[in-house]
Amino acid sequence: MDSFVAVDLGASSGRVMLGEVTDGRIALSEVRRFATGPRERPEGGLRWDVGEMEAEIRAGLADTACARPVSVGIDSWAVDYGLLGPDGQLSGDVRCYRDPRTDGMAERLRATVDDATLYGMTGLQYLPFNTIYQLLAEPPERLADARMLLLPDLLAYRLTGRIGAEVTNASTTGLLDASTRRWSTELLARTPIPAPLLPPLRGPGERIGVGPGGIPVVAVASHDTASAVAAVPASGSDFGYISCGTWSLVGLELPSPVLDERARMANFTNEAGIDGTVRFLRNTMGLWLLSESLRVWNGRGLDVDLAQVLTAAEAEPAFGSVVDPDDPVFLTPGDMPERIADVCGRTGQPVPRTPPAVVRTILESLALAHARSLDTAARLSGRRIRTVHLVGGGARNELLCQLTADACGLPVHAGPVEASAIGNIGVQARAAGMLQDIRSSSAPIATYFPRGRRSRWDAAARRAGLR
Ligand code: LFR
Repeated sequence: MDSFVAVDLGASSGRVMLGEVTDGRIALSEVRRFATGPRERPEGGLRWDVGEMEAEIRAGLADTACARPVSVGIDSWAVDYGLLGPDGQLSGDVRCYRDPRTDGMAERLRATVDDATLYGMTGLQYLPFNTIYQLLAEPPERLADARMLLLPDLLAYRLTGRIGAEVTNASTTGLLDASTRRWSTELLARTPIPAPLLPPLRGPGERIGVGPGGIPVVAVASHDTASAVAAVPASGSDFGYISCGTWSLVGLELPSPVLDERARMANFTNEAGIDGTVRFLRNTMGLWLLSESLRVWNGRGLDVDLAQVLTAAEAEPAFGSVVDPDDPVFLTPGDMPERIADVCGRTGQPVPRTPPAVVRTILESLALAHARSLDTAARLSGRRIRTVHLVGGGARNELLCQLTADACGLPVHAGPVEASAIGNIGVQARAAGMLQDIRSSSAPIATYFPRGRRSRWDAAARRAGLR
């Protein structure tokens, strides 16, 4: 039996996990969990506490030392970075992508690169927080003589002293050429971003250096979604996936990017997956709507328990109201129940008043958005989808899985919950020659079959202006 450590950082919590590989299967156990959530600074701006994350990772590694792990790998959400000054020290804080500082940056870029040309180069969906827009929002003097390290690369640097940019995460920056998987010098030349800011690229499975206690640090698919997709327990080409946590990442694994105008207009992205694959997907706001609602309710002393409110939501009448979860009003932290009420009012639908009614609206809206994105992915790629794999924390949410199966009219296989950590460990174990198939874990999978007629979902989508 061989052990590996996965550091898997999510936007609300981070985990240090131990993965044991026996007979070609990965079994996980959690060693340490800590809060990661961004903090609002008195002077303004949402920031991540990288020092605290590093301390937690070091403590987690110390806890795993007796298992004598072969290596450790780090994955996290995408797009956010730290800047290293010429002295090799982190200069300033690491900002959170939900910080509205990028307002106006897309327009600024458009002055030198039009949207279609940009998409043809990078294949990246437009999200206001893509790294390229964050960099354009920096004072130019901060970029001179600096090095940009995406969060997992920054943490790996703090453990090993080695710099680099892992390619799956680099593909979310808006600076990587989707066809060549190199930094796009052509694009950089049209921006004020200095080329030396970007460190050399490296791929999943490459050794980065030596970390605390002598443990080798290995580059994994360091974008959490890339690790999660690598762990989807499917084969063949007729499956769609939903990596469901804070975000729902909905799409297909393809052999090459789709860079045409229809894909751009549908705001689909072509992010880099392992083994040269393309993650052709769309971001949907995801369980963020639910976690923010719980935060707001509990902050007001309503004491809403997740399991109880999900049970109550199941008993709520179907199709009371639905919203477009991708409405930009839901991007920043805040009072989601209030924002949902506003959107329902605006679209002439009944306003959900109680927590169970709000939760029902959120979950039906997410299920609809899942179905819509899978339909679009199939249409744009010419693929047929026969089954859906839903991985990540959302796989625990039985109501969401069932509603997704209903809205898609397809069976949904839910699990593994810990897909990112499994993908992270799988890449390390395969690089060490101890595993052949990353997609095989011992995690349980539950299957949900579609119920009812899809036409009811179509009608609800029209009411919300979704189709
Ligand atoms: C999911 C995720 C998404 C990315 C978003 C922001 O955790 O990594 O793939 O678009 O977070 O980084």
